[in-house]
Amino acid sequence: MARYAVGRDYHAVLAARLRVLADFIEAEAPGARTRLYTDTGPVLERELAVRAGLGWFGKNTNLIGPRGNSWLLLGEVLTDLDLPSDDPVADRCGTCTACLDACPTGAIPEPYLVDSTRCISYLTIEIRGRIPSDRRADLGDWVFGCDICQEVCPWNRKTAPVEDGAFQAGRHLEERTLADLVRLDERAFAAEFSPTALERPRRRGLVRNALIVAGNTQDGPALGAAIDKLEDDDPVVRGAAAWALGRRGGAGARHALERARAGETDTEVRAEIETALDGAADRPEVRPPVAVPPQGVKTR
Ligand code: B12
Ligand code: SF4
Ligand code: SF4
Repeated sequence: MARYAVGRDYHAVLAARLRVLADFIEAEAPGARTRLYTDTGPVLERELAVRAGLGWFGKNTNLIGPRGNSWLLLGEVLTDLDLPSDDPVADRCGTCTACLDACPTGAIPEPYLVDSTRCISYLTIEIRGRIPSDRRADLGDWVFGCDICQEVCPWNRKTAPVEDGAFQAGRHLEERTLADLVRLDERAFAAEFSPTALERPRRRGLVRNALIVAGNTQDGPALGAAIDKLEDDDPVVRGAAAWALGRRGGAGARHALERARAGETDTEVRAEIETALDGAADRPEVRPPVAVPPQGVKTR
């Protein structure tokens, strides 16, 4: 999980705090107009932040901010007050290319440029339907978002853990395994994942991602749970379950896929099942390791 998703949804947290700032501005300067944004409108937040002197635009395209690291989220109060800005902060990336070198999908083809279609963050959070089959392996073990190009940044090395209560890991992640995420139904998702950033891809997207990660990591319990997901109400989830079982291979997976094929009416899911059956035929069954203790969902 990307770090920003472990606590409460930052959109709600920052909006409430921006409101306090806007009220202060309006009280100090009667008649001033204000408008709040935090990833909530067509505002180029990083560019405004650079122009406001809050930091520099790193080669991974994240703003490296006032305390010299990029583990931050942006929110802004737009106002028609004439205010002075801070001095600009110089770009301190220098000759470093750690983020470009570490991106596992080549999504930073050149400094200061991210190709969203290759970025794990985009694939796991923004795509609403099926993730293209040739991109699924790219997810690796990321179920939601990706932090790799920030983890490797030397400016982030000495960052202290955040103390703000709103951003501590919430109940939705404690002791949760990949199999738990695969098993989520609509009711459990609504009860446990609101209000967190994980709501954005909806249950469909989160379970789809968990299934793909199960296929990538060969997580035995999660692949076991994938069999039931062949009967999920959502075709995107059924298709991802088929893909994961195709990666598992073996007689059990083949049997489940053949049974699902017989009852499947959605053409795209049927195609996923056919492809998965072809893949499963070539693979011996992957057995889960013996006595795996629950690992919990982790951020790294
Ligand atoms: C679309 C989007 C994405 C897309 C595309 C990201 C990208 N790098 O382009 C995807 C889904 C991939 C994504 C991923 C992530 N995102 Co995002 N994303 C956005 C969003 C909604 C819009 C950004 C955008 O594309 N705007 C449109 C384009 C045209 O603008 P732009 O790329 O910013 O470019 C303008 C300026 O930056 C400037 N510019 C461009 N190049 C350069 C170079 C220099 C030197 C300078 C000075 C200026 C400059 O000119 C451009 C035109 O004016 C913003 C919120 C917002 N409203 O700004 C969050 C936002 C950028 N994301 C954020 C975060 C946290 C992430 C992730 C880290 C989440 C995660 N852990 O998975 C990843 C990081 C991936 C990465 N390496 O960028 C934060 C960034 C915080 C920070 N420290 O910078 C933001 C600001 C949300 C927020 N409110 O905090 N994201
Ligand atoms: S968030 Fe991950 S996939 Fe996206 S550019 Fe950074 S390292 Fe690459
Ligand atoms: S890893 Fe290096 S190049 Fe990338 S943003 Fe950090 S300092 Fe800049």
